Amino acid sequence: MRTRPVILHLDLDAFFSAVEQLHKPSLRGKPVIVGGTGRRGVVSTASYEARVFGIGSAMSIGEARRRCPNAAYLAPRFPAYRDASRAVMGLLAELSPLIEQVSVDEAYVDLTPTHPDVDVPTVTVLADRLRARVTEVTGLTASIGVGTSKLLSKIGSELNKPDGLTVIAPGAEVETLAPMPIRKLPGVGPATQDRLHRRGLHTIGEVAAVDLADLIDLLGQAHGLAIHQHARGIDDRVLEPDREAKSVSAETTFPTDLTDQRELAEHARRLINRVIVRLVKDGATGRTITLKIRSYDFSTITRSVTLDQPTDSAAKILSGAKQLLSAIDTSNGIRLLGVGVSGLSDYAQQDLLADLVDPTDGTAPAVGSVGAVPVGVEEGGDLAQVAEDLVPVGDPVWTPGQDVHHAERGAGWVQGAGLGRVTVRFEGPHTGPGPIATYAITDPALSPAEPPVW
Ligand code: TTP
Ligand code: MG
Repeated sequence: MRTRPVILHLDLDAFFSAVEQLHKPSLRGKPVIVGGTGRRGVVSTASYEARVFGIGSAMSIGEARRRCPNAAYLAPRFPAYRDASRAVMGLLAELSPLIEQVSVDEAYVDLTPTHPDVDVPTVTVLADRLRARVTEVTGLTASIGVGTSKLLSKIGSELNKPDGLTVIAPGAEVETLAPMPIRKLPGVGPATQDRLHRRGLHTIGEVAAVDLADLIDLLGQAHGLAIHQHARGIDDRVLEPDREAKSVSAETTFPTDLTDQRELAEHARRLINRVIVRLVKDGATGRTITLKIRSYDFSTITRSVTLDQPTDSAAKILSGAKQLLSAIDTSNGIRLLGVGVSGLSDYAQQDLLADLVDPTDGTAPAVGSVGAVPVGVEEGGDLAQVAEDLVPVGDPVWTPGQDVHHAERGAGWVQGAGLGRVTVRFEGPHTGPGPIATYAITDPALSPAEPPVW
């Protein structure tokens, strides 16, 4: 058990929507919802102004629109989030070499190698400085918790969210945890919570008072022991700087069996969008793309390709999946399709996300998602053809929130598009709220642009 408050947990506030408000001054102080903008999209995150309407991650966009029709609904801009995330992780790396990045906006730092003797006052100064640096370098706010363990620091960072710091003093662990609901403990999901509730156990303090043998009886050896210890503020888990590779996948079962390759490819694209969101959230990338196909007769096959380089590029994953799909006989009907990416590696080492996921979840590729170049595909197939398939035909697609450049008016973002027109707001992180103008979607003066730099 550590005796000094050396573990720090940082989590950015309303991350995706905070980046949107930073880059789009007209949205500051307003409800902003980032997510899939198609009919079946879900909310990635909501700004704090939108959360007062009860809107949060994973809610359907339809439900969010019912609750707050006037919010700005934007498609995610992963490259912008990634830049901000990298800058923050870089600041953490200045504090200590021992960092565990948990997701795109969240990481633990173990200060033992560089500040082994910190006490509450010194670590408070250090954490306050870190918060100020995060805001200075990225324009975003972070919440930080500090304590003697991962458990306490994580709980601390949630206690004063947003834009807060909580240092839990050594010795104060048990009293801090005691009144909290049991689901705050790591490993307590809905099932465990249910079991504990049925025993009349609701707070962490109540669980801490239960005998170890009883908890093991209720939850099994490993789980029972972990919860017993965590409830008593005992957590010796070390940081895992190189988190284990794992895989991310998504699958769907069709109401009626499908035979059409194009229709199946379209479903593959939607599944890939879901996979990409997870990849980005986990701060990961992968090399191996796997397609799972269950036929009309329930026989199931999987096929994989491995790329030379890890990727979280939507176009590269889609091209790999399409290539695998084209080699499969679908004429008798397919009832389930799944797409997975595995061989995940550390986010911080990887290339920038090269493509936008098609946020409309529809048929057209996202603007800028062209030019897939799959490399080192293991199984046969014409790669040039695969890449060709991804080139959008017809008019450009403009997505809400997208960065654009106008030949005369400069940098802006797409406020909305439809009926052959696109409305652009001309503003950036360092301007005031800007004016809008409407163009034909084919206007040659308008082109997709990189995210602005803070
Ligand atoms: P979180 O840190 O869970 O949420 P947040 O940063 O938006 O808000 P908070 O102030 O409560 O920390 O997740 C970080 C980002 O990950 C979030 O901005 C969007 C993305 N995300 C999803 O895409 N889907 C999800 O279900 C969740 C939870 C997050
Ligand atoms: Mg966050």
